[in-house]
Amino acid sequence: MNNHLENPTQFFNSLNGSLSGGQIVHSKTCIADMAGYYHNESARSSLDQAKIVYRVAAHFAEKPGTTGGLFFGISTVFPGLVGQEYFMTKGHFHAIRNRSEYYWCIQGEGVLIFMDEDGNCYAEKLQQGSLHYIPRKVAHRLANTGNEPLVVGACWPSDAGHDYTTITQLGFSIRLLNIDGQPQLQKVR
Ligand code: PAN
Ligand code: ZN
Repeated sequence: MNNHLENPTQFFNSLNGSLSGGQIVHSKTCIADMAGYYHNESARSSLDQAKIVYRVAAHFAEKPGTTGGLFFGISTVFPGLVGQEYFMTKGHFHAIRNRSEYYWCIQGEGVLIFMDEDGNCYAEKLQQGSLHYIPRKVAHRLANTGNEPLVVGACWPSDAGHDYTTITQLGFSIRLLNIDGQPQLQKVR
């Protein structure tokens, strides 16, 4: 037996959601990467293409695709609008549909939009401390409805993968718009 106590190598700041240490992978998605995701494409193309819509920091302790492992990530969606539509993530189904996920809100205000495989959508408000279960076979997207960054934690199976193609082809059947300063869901089909 090795009776030496190892020091932690990764840290999660539960107040602001920041992840640090080894094995943390950072990615960012800019306005330019969001072509085809917003309702108003001409509004999207007229914005600063380098502007960051969201960032993800993730701890991948397993090789992606490994069955039985978990991934842990923190998504930060910045405040903003594309036309009337709030800054949001692309949204995805898991490539292996039979994989679920937890989200929890660390900071900010927003909405989590869900869509099942038949195109039925529903949405839950995100507020500091709220916990959200994303069932298997359900696509999920975050939108920031506030004036500060929306910070959301996530934990998902390491073999889940991401299917963005179905979303680029079909889109979500509801959109979250800012109507007279208030978030409102609008059915698009
Ligand atoms: C999250 C998302 C993250 C970014 O970690 O991947 O919020 O959103 P998109 O992947 O839709 O761009 C997750 O749901 N992982 O499975
Ligand atoms: Zn997911």
